[in-house]
Amino acid sequence: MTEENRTSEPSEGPAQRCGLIAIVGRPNVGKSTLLNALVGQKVSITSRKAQTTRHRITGVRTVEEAQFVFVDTPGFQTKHGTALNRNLNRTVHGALGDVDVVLFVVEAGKFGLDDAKVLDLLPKDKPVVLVANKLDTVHRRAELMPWLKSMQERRNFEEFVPLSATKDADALRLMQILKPHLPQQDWYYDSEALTDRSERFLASELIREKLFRLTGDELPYSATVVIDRWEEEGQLRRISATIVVERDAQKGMIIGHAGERLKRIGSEARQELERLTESRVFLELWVKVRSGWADSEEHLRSYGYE
Ligand SMILES: Nc1nc2c(ncn2[C@@H]2O[C@H](COP(=O)(O)OP(=O)(O)OP(=O)(O)O)[C@@H](O)[C@H]2O)c(=O)[nH]1
Ligand SMILES: [Mg+2]
Repeated sequence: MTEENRTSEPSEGPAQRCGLIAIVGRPNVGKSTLLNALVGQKVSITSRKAQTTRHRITGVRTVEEAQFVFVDTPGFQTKHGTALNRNLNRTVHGALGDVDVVLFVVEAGKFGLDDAKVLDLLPKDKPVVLVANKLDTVHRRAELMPWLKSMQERRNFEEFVPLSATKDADALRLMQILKPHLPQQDWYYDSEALTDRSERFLASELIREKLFRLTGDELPYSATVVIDRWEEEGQLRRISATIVVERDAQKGMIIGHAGERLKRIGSEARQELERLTESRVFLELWVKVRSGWADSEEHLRSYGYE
């Protein structure tokens, strides 16, 4: 090796930073919306219904020398002691184990018993950033000052960030605040990585999102989606999926009058899947009744709940 070559090696470049950042909070505060804004692409589904997220979902964003590895979690459950809820809470606990920073998400100006239970759960020895989300819904910002003061008495938060997860600029600002908290170490993922989840998983989640969004409050949150078939033929994906519900009445509701609602769920999911996979998609959807699945550890495992 010549002298010239040696000096041009990039060993003197800026050290890489990489860290795990868990996003936790009670259901429906906007954790998944925030994750998507932070990653810059939809990797976690969202809906106005509580208990939308069921799994730990990793979203990755690499900016210059810093890699942010965000972990979205299910909203922490304080009610109903079903097997599904116990599983969701285990997922939250698991995500808190080896993180570098915790984003504790609440709705700006609000703090209830459900939020307090999550706060109690957070590790005492990790930096916690308080994210006051849905700032756009607070009309009198001045009222946030006494609220913030009361929040600082609950825990010595590392930072306080009021924002709207629906605004990309707010997500970028949050990343600047988080960056110094990332340890200097090698990246965990490629610089282009967005998530650790497969296309197949994202597909089942997108179908569940359309189901949640296109049915009313009568649909119990326990409905789930299983991918039965996944075939790739060149630029075409053939996907078959089953929506599993607990009762016959729920099945009827999802199918709708003359099958209209199921058709709409399928068509909206297909369009988003085509964008996601950059290919054509044939999507076949079925609805099946399996009573008590949400309270059976065995069914939960067969449906992919670790
Ligand atoms: N106005 C407003 N709505 C928001 C904001 N962020 C999220 N939302 C809405 O809040 C609802 C819940 O958002 P999600 O991101 O699904 O909430 P989550 O905390 O992930 O919910 P779970 O997964 O059920 O725990 C959705 O209807 C979002 O559109 C925000 O900054 N402003
Ligand atoms: Mg969520």
